[in-house]
Amino acid sequence: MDNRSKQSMLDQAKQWVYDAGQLIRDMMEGPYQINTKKDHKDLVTEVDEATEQFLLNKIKTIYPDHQVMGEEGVGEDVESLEGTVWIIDPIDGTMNFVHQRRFFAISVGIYHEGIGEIGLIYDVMGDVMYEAARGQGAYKNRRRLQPLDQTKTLEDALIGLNNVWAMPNRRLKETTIHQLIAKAKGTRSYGSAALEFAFIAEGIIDAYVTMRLAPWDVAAGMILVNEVGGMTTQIDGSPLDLLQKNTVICANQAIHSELLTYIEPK
Ligand code: 2AM
Ligand code: CA
Ligand code: CA
Ligand code: CA
Repeated sequence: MDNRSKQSMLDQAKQWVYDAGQLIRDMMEGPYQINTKKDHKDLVTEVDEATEQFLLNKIKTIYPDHQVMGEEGVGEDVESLEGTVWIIDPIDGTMNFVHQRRFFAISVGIYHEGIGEIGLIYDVMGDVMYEAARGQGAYKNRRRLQPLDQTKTLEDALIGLNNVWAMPNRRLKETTIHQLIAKAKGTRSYGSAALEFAFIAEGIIDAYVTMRLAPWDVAAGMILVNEVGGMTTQIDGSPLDLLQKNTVICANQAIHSELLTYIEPK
């Protein structure tokens, strides 16, 4: 993808994301339908679906040959990353959206032949746009984000962890998580994977460890973090597979290698 078409796609996508943010803020004023998916913790609302549909329509009007993968399934079933693929989460942090009316984001990652080219994460109520284009740095509301401090270690790190780690699980030894929490400077839990990636890029948290994230939870965030020198892998250090769910660790290089030693699969 040449730089001119990448820049125009970024400008276009960003305008659509801002417009989608306005749609969400407008729909929040009225009543909206809330449904559950897998269980009572897994929410979806009319607003999630309308926002995904809005973005899909915009993309398909201008880029009819691009594929669109989205959480709520209004796009097509994407089975390969060939060509250009938009990976979107219309509301990341639906639980926050419903219960807190803030702390949720729109996440859009654009991949070309499997390579992450553009990442946008928009904190809708804070009106903060995080953006990155591969090789061109990451920005928060047009201010360039600084490269991560690669010497910072776990002892000095705030780690994003979600509370599922407090429960027994099939994948990881709990004791290793306990040791990790004891070693780190502190933990935080924000309820939006996309924002946790953005916060790593911004340098306000230092790592994120999370189970079974879908492609739309990570697609934009990985690009953003990459632009400031951070690493995102599966817990065994292997690259993520954007056609599946992944258990993910993300941090600067020093903390990333420490995390690999702490987090042991069962
Ligand atoms: P979502 O709000 O788009 O569903 C919550 O800790 C974070 O995990 C959010 O980014 C949320 O995305 C994501 N998540 C992924 N799978 C989930 C699930 N089954 N239930 C709730 N949150 C999930
Ligand atoms: Ca969801
Ligand atoms: Ca999500
Ligand atoms: Ca979502």
